[in-house]
Amino acid sequence: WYGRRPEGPATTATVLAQLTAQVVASFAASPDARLRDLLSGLVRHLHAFVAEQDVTEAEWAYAIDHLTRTGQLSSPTRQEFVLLSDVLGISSAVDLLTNSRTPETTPSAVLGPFYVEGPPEAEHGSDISDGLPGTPLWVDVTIADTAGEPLKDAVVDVWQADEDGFYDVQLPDQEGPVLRGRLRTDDDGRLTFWSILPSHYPIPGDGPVGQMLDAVGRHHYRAPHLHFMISAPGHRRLITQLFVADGSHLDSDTVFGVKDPLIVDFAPQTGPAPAGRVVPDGEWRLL
Ligand code: MBD
Ligand code: FE
Repeated sequence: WYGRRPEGPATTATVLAQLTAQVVASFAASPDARLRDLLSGLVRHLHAFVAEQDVTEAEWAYAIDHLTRTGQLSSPTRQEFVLLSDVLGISSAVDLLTNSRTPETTPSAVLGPFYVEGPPEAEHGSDISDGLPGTPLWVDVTIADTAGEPLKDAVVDVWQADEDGFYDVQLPDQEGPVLRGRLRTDDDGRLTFWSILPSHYPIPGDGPVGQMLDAVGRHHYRAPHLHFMISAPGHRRLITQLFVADGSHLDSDTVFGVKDPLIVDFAPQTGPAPAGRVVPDGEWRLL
């Protein structure tokens, strides 16, 4: 069928339009209407894309190889496909479409590739950094519902990178989880723990995603951030991040993850630290 001589002069554009229509029609009888729509839209846009850019066979073979290498590098601890989606802004676009239509006090942010299911339970006031080097950080936050009422017994997972910008799963010598934890809010919706100040950090750059960023002259850095996943019965789950107000790359985050209301002060403090903590150099930060 495709390639059948159309009436009138068979330009590339008319044959391509016919091809696109035939592929879209091939999904028409799908018992899953949503799947039919998703595949039809994908095919229409990809056909339009290869036509617009006049993509060559060599270029398409390269694209397939790039995606193959992206898949080959993907594992539970190295999610190269998530990274690809993130650096192309697709994760942020889907976040926007999913989460910006309901009222929120604190906006959502992308999940990223480093969340690990079932983080270790952490007590209020404990140190999730296990004494790793860094500027001591005292986190004191209150979780509220959309009406502003403090929410008790909310389950809050937190995770972050170390002083050099590495998550525990990236550290070859790290045994077990560190810089992650699961806490529950108290009766006042409050949550306190010690950690270290997050630093800006290059996303894993030794794979196809890093190669792509290099090829277009883009840097690899994320603005310093702390991840939160907040769940409570009867409430929508909130996945978000908080960014260090004076941190670098806030305006050029390589995964387009920064939203203004998520930039907060991590205020320098001196003097006695909370929870009986002895801070050796006397300087610490308060979130
Ligand atoms: C990260 O640490 C991250 O949070 C995101 C969203 C993408 C890559 C690395
Ligand atoms: Fe992160």
